[in-house]
Amino acid sequence: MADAVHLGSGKVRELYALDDERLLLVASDRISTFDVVLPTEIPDKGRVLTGLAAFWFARTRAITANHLLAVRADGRSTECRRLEMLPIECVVRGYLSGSGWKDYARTGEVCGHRLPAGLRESDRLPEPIFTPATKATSGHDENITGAQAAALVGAERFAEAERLSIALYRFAAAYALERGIIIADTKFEFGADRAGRLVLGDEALTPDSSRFWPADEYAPGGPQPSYDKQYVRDYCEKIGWGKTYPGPELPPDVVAGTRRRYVEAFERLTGLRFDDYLANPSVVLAG
Ligand code: Q0Z
Repeated sequence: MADAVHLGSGKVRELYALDDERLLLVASDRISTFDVVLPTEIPDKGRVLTGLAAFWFARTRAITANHLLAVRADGRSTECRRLEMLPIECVVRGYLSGSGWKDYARTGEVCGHRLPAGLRESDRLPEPIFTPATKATSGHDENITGAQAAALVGAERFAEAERLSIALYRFAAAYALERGIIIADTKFEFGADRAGRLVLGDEALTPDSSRFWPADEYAPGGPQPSYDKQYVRDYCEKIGWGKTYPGPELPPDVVAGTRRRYVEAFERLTGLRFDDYLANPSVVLAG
């Protein structure tokens, strides 16, 4: 890390340049809720997310190339190929939630996809849909139509990003459902390598880039509990926090319960003991 150059900070991650071709992505233990980063960290959250993303990168190589080069021994840092990132977020929705539900309730459509009438909040969609969004520099990403996304990245790039995103979502959602986790929706980011080929980048299929729901509590017709952040949300509602900066400190039981949920998601999805990951993060790349 001595000569890594800091390139930028996300809400809960840091990005460094290692050289012209390689980046270092570092996942912190920070947690955000209602778009505010809380002052209390969740121990090992960054390691869980890093391990999960690496696990999915290793298991989706037959679907798409990805940027992962190595997971470092700290379990929270990954060395990545530097890409030319596309200026769109590649969102796939298998269930009707969040801005997708809001847009559907208002217009009957999500990002230009006309959906059957009479769907309820959190209903499973007949087929997963690709709902691209712009990368807002401040505030919230904005849903756009396929035509708008194609105008931003080119028709051919758009078609390939859509095909790969849907294939990745179908694979991961089916896999997770067998292990008790619904991946309601997820966001991918693609970039181009030096040869111009599309490569999956950023983090993928983590609870920070997706909505994870506990399958055994699934009850469409309203919002679903979050697999990972529900204790945090419940606590924030209980104390009447106004959901603006600064966020509240979390008490130890909320921290412990939330850490347990992250570790549980890791262990269910990977089939590995989280302690084994901590001892040797490369275990997520095997098999
Ligand atoms: C990812 C981000 C973070 C702040 C740029 N392989 C790549 N090549 C080029 N750029 C990126 C990647 Cl992953 C890239 N971000 C998102 C991550 C902190 C912003 F940790 N920005």
